[in-house]
Amino acid sequence: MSNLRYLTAGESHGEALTAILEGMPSGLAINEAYIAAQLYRRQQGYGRGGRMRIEKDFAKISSGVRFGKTLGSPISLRIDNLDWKNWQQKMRVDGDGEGQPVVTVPRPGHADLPGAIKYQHDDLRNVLERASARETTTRVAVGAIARRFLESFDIFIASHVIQIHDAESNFSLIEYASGADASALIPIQEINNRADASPVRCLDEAAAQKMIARIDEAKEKKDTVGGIFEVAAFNVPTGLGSHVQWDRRLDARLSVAMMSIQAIKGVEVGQGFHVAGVWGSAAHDEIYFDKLSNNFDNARGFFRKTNRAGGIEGGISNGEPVVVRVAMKPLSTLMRPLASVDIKTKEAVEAHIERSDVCAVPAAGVIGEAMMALVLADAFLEKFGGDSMKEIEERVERWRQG
Ligand code: EPS
Repeated sequence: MSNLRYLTAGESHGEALTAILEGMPSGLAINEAYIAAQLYRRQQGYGRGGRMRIEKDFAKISSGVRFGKTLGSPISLRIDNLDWKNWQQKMRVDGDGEGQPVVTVPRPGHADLPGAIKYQHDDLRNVLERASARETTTRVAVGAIARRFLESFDIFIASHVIQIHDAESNFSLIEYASGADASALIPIQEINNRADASPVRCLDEAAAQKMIARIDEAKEKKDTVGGIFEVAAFNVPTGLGSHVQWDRRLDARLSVAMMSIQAIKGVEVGQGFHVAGVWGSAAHDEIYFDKLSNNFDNARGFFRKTNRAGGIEGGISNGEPVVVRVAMKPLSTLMRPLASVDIKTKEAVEAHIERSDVCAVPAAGVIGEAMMALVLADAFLEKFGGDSMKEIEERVERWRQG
């Protein structure tokens, strides 16, 4: 990310999570309640474990905002881990850890073993605490600020779950091409509300029931399940990202962002994997003229009736909704553990068991929204530049005129 930069810090059961976001222009209205609403969304979802009953995530803004508006200086956020009170001895910053339990059996699929070898740890807790998806709380917090920025230009981001285990939804945001019949679709601003109202964030009721049944089954079998979510941004101007250099391509940047979410193993832009198996004539989105594709490109008037490309051609947004699908593996902490080896004794044993979730795909969709918001806000700033909202608004207005 060249315009927006952020770093996160914090262990899952440490005292707090921290994030610093730099590059937000001055004059953007933001408050803690707005961020909290996004954090709340991430904490929901059928299949979460006991931890979510302990935490009530709240990001305290400690710099970069004054009287409800960004200053243009780095924004720092702190989220206290409420569970820390139960871990103070195990997670002490000082002392020598004498008498504290040590985790020595890695879980297949987890960062435990490669992390311990790489960092030369003999306690796997030194890896798993940071590898934990607890870290995504900070991404949703900084992503909320990026989302607020995009919303001020009427760009909306939504997600929903399209698959958990073998249960598949028949709803897709790929249907939302600008030339599609809008009256047949759920209004864009309603997608998240409806998804959030479903325990699995699924917009197909029959599929949602099956997803819930699969999660129950996994829990009963002491197993876990993964799935796929879809995330889309609507009203994205043509021209974000670039074809001229590999690391400026918008699809590449979105893929990195999505793949960086814990437990993610696959990313698809538009109908990426499907079009690999069809004729070229059925893979592309034909070009038409004389209709609004979005609020930014009025003067241009090019639009599509399909959106197989997921709103990106040649690494550049084309004015259609930007749509990606993201595959999450089943969580690697199994209550009926897989075979492993103790790193100290080298004996064959069963993997370590930690309290965990059975399924976190619904929450992952909310995290995907945050990651998309960060990538798009960065690319938007690249295109329209500026240190203040006023400056950017003027540039956007000029672009709108064509
Ligand atoms: C996680 C294990 C569980 C999850 C956690 C991610 O936490 P714990 O070990 O405390 O039971 O609940 O997710 C979160 C805490 C969160 O905020 O999403 C893991 O090992 O990745």
